[in-house]
Amino acid sequence: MNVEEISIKIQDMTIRGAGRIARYAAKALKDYSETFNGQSQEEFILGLDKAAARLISTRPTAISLFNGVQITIRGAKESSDLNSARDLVIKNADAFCELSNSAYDKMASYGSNLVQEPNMMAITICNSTAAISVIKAAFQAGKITGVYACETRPKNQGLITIRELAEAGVPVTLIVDSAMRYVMPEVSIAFIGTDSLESDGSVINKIGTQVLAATARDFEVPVYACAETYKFLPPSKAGQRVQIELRPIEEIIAPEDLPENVEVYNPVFDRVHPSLITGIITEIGVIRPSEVSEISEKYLEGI
Ligand code: RUB
Repeated sequence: MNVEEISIKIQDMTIRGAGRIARYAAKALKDYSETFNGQSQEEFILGLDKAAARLISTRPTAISLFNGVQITIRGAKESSDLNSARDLVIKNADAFCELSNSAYDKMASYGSNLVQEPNMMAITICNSTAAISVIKAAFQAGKITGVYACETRPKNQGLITIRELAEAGVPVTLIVDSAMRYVMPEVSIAFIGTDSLESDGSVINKIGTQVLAATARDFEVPVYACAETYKFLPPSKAGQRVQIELRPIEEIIAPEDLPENVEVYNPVFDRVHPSLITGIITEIGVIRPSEVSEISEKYLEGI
């Protein structure tokens, strides 16, 4: 698929999830480099910048997309000639996808070691490949007995989660989002995905994550965010807040069913205060929210 085809699929959420959209953006830039048939490096860079901007514009909240694109195009402008620029983008894209895919096993191992007492119920929201990797590993290690999966209105990504967990043999119970407080007394640990990690350790993830984290705090349930280092806000954006994506009202109600004089508001991501986050499971280990800036400087240098 080319840049435009992948952009459309990210925008309409056929391709979704912070890790996956970043990998597809890298693949789109690889395709651009492989199929470029112009003659000059200037022309290549111009098109590359345009492709990068198009991909980044598709979804505003997941910083993984921005970082994945920057990591892929890094150094192309400074390359000595057209061929080395093209080769570099292809190499960067492959290396980024490899890093992203290999992060899951590492996070799974760090995350499953966090569970101290066996026979615990976990809870999750939305559909996070990172959180699911940790949950699967924790179950296989006999650390958790099952999972509550929130349905995740309005797009019901929880339905993807229950299918993936069931296929892996993990006992999973689907609940509507508003049942999370009702079941929380039975829960011992929460694993959530991450779209972006802001410099102060705030976790940006699917709408409803804030309710989940605040409810977990009330029941003294630890909350672990699963976030590969490329989901951290990079040094060039340190201290900034990511934009929370607003999506069409059709995701909530058919416009013809909407009574007159009624507004619909559809913010699709939440910002979870760092005080509600027990730890962040990354591919380099489990860190505290207060360590986010330091890790970002180290792993996203120059971005
Ligand atoms: C998906 C979502 C996921 C994170 C992390 O939102 O909030 O929890 O993206 O996912 P959407 P992963 O469905 O709107 O893309 O761990 O797969 O990167």
